[in-house]
Amino acid sequence: MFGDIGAFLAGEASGCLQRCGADAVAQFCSVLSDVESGLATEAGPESRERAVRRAASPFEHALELVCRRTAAENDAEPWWALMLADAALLQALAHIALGHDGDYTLKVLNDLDRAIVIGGASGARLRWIHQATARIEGASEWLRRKAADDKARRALAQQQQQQQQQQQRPVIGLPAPPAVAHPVRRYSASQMDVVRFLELIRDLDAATPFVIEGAISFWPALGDRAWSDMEYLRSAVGGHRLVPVELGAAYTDAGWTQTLVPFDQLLDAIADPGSSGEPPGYLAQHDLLAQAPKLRRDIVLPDYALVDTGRRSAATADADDVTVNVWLGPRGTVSPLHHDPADNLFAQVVGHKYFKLYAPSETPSLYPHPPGSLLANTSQVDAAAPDAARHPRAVDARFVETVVWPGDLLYIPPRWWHYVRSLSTSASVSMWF
Ligand SMILES: O=C(O)CCC(=O)C(=O)O
Repeated sequence: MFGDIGAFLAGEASGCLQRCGADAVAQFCSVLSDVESGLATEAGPESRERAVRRAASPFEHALELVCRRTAAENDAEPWWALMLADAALLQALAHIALGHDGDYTLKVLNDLDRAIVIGGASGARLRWIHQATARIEGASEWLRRKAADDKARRALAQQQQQQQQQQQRPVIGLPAPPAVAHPVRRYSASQMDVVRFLELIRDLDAATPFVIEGAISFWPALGDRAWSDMEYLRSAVGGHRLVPVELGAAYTDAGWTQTLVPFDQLLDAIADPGSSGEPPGYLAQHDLLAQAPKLRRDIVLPDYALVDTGRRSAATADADDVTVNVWLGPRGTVSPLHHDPADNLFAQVVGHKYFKLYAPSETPSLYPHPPGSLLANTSQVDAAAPDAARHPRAVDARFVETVVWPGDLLYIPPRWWHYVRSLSTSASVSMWF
């Protein structure tokens, strides 16, 4: 099972490694040879011991190389990401060489997740990761026991919480969604075939955002494989899988950061935001469907996303491709005012979100961060409450707004500014085309 990826890393992947310099090649070759001898059936305790020591090194080392390189050259060539993916795979091999169940199973699965989430593994690498993950999860008695223990722990915590709530006085429910003074146009799905859709979006100067109500109501994610059911999500993704989350009020804030957490931790924090004392985090713009292929059955790409606009953007991989990302978080997540290069169909699966949108022609009133900076597509204005002293033009900028509900599909033209706030626990899928 693992020999093929070892050969891949030594062969095809090394072509990509060559481009990352002699240091990377030397490091990888030596780790690979240690791991191979650790894996060999006749391996003695010494080479196994070396594999143990090597197990923790490749990914950290690769990350260091990439950080050094990026700081020096601001260089985002694709082979640097691939090197991270391959380092994570190599690290998985090293952990496998240890041959234990238990903790090591989790280490291997975490390495594989790093290859997807940080290294952006795709193609042959991603296929191999899916096979390896399914086989490891299927075979690990330790993981099964861990999942059962975690489930029992959650049930107990829930029971205790319910008991506490029964003793408390009733609380006022969620605030009503904000009043919408400048509404986005709304159509029902039956009013909107692809021909009409294309008519509305073809001319970029005339295209404006609109909602197609009920356009995704038939998705299994809103039906019998409901994403509102956290236990379903937990079992489809795997509570032990590492996912990226954003921590902090918004990505424009000083204390904002990103980290990887087990999916369990994210779901528990969403279900009970106050319990850990930590902010729950926001799984934002992550290709969760590539990481957890079982979820792919739960959504259906709408035909609208396949129309030929004649402007398939560099942001999507090729002409037929749609860039699909998942957004999952608690009430109160904020995506600050920003714009994207592609047409976007934003599907609301669970809960509701508020959108405030400004046309590209309003850009001079929205004080974008300086061109060339990492935040060049982001406004300095707090769209929730523009500060008249700091950003006077923003106060009178024209906008439209809407609240999306489960089943809604919001179309956002390229370069339209949007500010997004979740009004409840929320799961959404964006589709750039
Ligand atoms: O839902 C969000 O928080 C942001 C969505 C967004 O910015 C997008 O889909 O482009």
